[in-house]
Amino acid sequence: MKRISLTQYLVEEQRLHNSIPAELRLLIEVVARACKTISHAVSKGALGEVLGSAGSENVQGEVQKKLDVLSNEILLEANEWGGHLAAMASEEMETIHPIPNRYPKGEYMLLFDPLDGSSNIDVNVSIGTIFSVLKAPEGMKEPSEKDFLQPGVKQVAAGYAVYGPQTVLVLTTGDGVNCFTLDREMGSWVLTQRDMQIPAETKEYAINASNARHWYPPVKRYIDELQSGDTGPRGKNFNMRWIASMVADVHRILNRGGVFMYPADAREPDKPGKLRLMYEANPMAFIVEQAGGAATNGKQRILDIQPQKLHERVAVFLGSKSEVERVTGYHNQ
Ligand code: P6P
Repeated sequence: MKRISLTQYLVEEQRLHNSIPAELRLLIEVVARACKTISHAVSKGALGEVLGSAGSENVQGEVQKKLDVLSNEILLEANEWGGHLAAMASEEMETIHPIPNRYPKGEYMLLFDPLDGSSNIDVNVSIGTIFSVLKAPEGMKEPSEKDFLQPGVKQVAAGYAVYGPQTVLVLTTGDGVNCFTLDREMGSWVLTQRDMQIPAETKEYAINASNARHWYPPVKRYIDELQSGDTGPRGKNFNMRWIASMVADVHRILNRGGVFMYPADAREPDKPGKLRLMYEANPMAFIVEQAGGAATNGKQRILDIQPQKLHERVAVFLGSKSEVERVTGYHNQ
């Protein structure tokens, strides 16, 4: 494949599909540049004095790692001045972050999990950044949380970066999914995979199996069948992976198929799941669907869910369409 840069890709996409106006292209390039900076900081590890806890908690009551806080700041600073955004929202911040008055405001709203998979940071396992782009409601003056509460189908772009053996950026603007690899020598994102497609069938599943005793019956039935392998109703053997970094599990699934699950369970009956709708499940669901896969909360399509709160959680079943449809079917029986 002819190697082209992220910028050339975005300009050519605009020519072809008229789906990436200049402001959105600037947004994507600014976020991509911020991910380069985060990748650089992450890769220093102990040498950069950035490991360990920041001594604070985020709105989720989770201990913040130094790199969580640093990554959040990198994304805020990178996006404040450009004039393309009306406001931002982050897993690491309780309330929305309006653009300071000293800068012009734009028509887009950016949501992100600046560093997903934090429990993996200090042990050198892949982590990543997840982002979602919405348009500001018509006529919005001062942005508030309710302006962000749009269903996932309203996203105009979504992407994630994986800081792993390679640093990759996976992006959709609604015309398929493309992957860019960071060329560290040139400091540029290079298109390495066009129009990624998730295999409809798979032999791999991803779930935190330590929660098995808490799973509700539809999940237990589905996983029991997978584990029965060729002696059970599925008639074939399955393999399991659980990286505990959603970005890394999703990236594997985009490349070779699979199904990723973080279900609600009986540990906390009122908690719909662990993952957040607005800046984890929605962007990943948009990407997965654009790659021919499916994403539900066990009952309905994730992208159709009407959010009620900025940091609300949701159950997630995503990946190879046939598997997601099967496990969702068990919930709806
Ligand atoms: P558990 C990381 O903290 C995260 O939000 C996702 O990236 C990951 O898939 C999940 O939580 C891991 O959760 O309960 O296995 O540690």
